[in-house]
Amino acid sequence: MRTYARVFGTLLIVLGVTAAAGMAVSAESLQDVMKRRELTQQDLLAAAKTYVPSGKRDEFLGFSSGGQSGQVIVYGIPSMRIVKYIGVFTPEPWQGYGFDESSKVVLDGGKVDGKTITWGDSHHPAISETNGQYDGQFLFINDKGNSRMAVIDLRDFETKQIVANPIFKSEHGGAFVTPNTDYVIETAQYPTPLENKKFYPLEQFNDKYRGGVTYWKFDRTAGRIQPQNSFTVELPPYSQDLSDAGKGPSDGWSFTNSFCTERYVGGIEKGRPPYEAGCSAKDTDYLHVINWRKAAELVAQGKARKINGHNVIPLETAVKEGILFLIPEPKSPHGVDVTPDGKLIIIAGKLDTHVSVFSFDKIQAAIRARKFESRDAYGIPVIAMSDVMQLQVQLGLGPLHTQYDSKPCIAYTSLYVDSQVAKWNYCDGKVLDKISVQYNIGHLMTMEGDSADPKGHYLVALNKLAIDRFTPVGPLHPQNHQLIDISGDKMELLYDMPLPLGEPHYAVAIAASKLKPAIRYKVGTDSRTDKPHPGAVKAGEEHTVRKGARVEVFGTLIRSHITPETIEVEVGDEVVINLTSLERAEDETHGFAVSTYNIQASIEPGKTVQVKFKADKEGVYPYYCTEFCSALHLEMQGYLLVKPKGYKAVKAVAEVAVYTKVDYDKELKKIADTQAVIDSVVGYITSVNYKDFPDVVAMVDDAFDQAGKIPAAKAKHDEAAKRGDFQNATLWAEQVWQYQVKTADLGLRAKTYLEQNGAKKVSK
Ligand code: RUQ
Ligand code: CUA
Repeated sequence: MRTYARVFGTLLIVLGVTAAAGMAVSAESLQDVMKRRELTQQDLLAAAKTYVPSGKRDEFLGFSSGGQSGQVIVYGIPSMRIVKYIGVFTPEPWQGYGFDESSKVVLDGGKVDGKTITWGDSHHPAISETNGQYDGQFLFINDKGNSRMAVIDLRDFETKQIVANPIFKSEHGGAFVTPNTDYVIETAQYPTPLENKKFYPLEQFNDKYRGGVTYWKFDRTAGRIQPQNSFTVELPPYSQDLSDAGKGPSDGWSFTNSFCTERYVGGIEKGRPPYEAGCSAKDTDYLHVINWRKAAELVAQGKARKINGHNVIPLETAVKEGILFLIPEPKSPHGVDVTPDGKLIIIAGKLDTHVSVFSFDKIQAAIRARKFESRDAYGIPVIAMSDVMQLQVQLGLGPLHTQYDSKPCIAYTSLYVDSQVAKWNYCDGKVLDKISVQYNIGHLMTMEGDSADPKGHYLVALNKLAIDRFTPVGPLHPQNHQLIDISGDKMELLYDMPLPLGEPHYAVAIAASKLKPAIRYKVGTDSRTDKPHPGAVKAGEEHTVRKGARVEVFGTLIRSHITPETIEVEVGDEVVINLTSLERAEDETHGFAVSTYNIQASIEPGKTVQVKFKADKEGVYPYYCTEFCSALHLEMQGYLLVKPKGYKAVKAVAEVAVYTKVDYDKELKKIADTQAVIDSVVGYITSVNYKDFPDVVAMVDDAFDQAGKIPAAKAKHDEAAKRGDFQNATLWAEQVWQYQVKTADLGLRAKTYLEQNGAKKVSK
């Protein structure tokens, strides 16, 4: 009991609450919960460090690759709560990605040799940088399996572009950005002939197979990669691996590891020793050191040749012009990570227990002195490892990747075989701490930990195996991202997060304060091109155009109806539906789905989308909104009527009146009561400084939009009542009430927002 009391007291201090307040809120005491759930003091401390209370937000946002799903997973740190999946290389129905026409164009950019690829091995995300610091504008990610690169705009977290590498068949080292995001780097992995359509037998591996590094030119203003201004430096058929861009003093250079410099070709089925033996026979592989700035100049001088329409600097040119060097590095290296100050390069070899620290200054001195120990089989000068080695530190088994701390000289390296993270000092070579992780860590990430200005605080271990960590879900386990506190001298494990979407291979994390994503689009925007959508219309201008066998709808969406509510076509017609969301309120997204025709779009506030299909089967197909957007969301519906050719309408059956004057009078009473609510809400909003809150201004705009529709509907019910048509009078009065409800709903949301955000009284 005394132990519990002590632990309880400590926790209250940790949580910063008083005992009285703590006990007042819950019938079950903290001690009770600890006992019942068998929690230790350590557990409670970890919980307190990661728990983000309802309504509060995370300090950092992590972007993890979604592995084979081809997506990106976004989660908060330290809560480790997933906040978004971004569709990148594969369709993502919720976001309508791959269903509306503009997003199909983005996905089509990723066609390889005209083939549609429906998966992606999304691998290494990278955040755009300005002066080596994360700027929060763009995210890049590569697809290892099909050699593609994607651009995601962090203003709306949407994928804007996919480019397929015209000469590589697989790639691994990428995406890595140069310090001002002039280029996004991608390196080949398995060597292949660069001319896509040519066959060369494996016997010609040394002569005809090649690797390389592609530098994708990024146009920050347009937010797009410019393939025509991009280029590749051709490299020998060594399996190029991870890369990093220099920064600070090493800006203008990039570094790329390799394995299998043996250029071994396996063939176990022919009795040859397998790849794994032949590719790890030598004691060293090569670090490629490339002067990319000079390479870009060579391209500008016309010294590149075109392969598949893409600029390639041939090996001989790279050697002759002195932009390419090799340095031996210990056996089967993997990660290559430039230190935040840009002076050192840390290399971790999978089959070596050491990390090697190379000095950029020493590399430059050797190049200047033309001090090379040899040339490789392709004539590339080789700098001696001993000439550039600053330090070698024994860390443990299977070192892979290194990330940096905000504290000077502090690095963290993942140890795959040992299932550990090592904390060490790269200035004096001291190993400072080790922590076990569960299990078999690949990458690790610290906050902004590969930038020139790492932020410390947390480290996430991206473990390949979870084994026994989570409730079993069959033979295919989730992966385990473990959150580690690195703020003190000793690393402390805080949290295990299962990630069940592909192999979430690498992640990057940025201070959440650097991101300023939009809440709404300017009405009528095509989000994938960032331009006004040609299919957009304003409220009241909805219409349908028929041209031959093509029926094009220009419609709108607003709570709680889709305009139009019926779409009539003939079998065989091409149906094009443009939909604009007239919403401005935060988080008011509508969906649009049509049964049977594989249509599902997401239309966020202000967005316009176009969906297209051939109505090749006659029949009746409901369409509806797929987001639970309002109390009358289920009524946000309509019918696509696909009529047989030459169909003649049957004589309409007269509608039977069901409503009487009694119903109409009830409606009028309801309208008057609701108006009183609206008046009081409006009274409150206009009594405070609501104009200082842009989100409220948007809600008020939307509310006035809804209220603005009332007079026309009122005129209709007045007029019908005058005629004694209480059927239509009642229905139009009900519609007036619907507009009122939406006005009131928005008004109440605005009022709550203002109350919670400290609005101040203004004198009228
Ligand atoms: S590389 S697990 Cu595929 Cu990112 Cu090292
Ligand atoms: Cu709009 Cu449901």
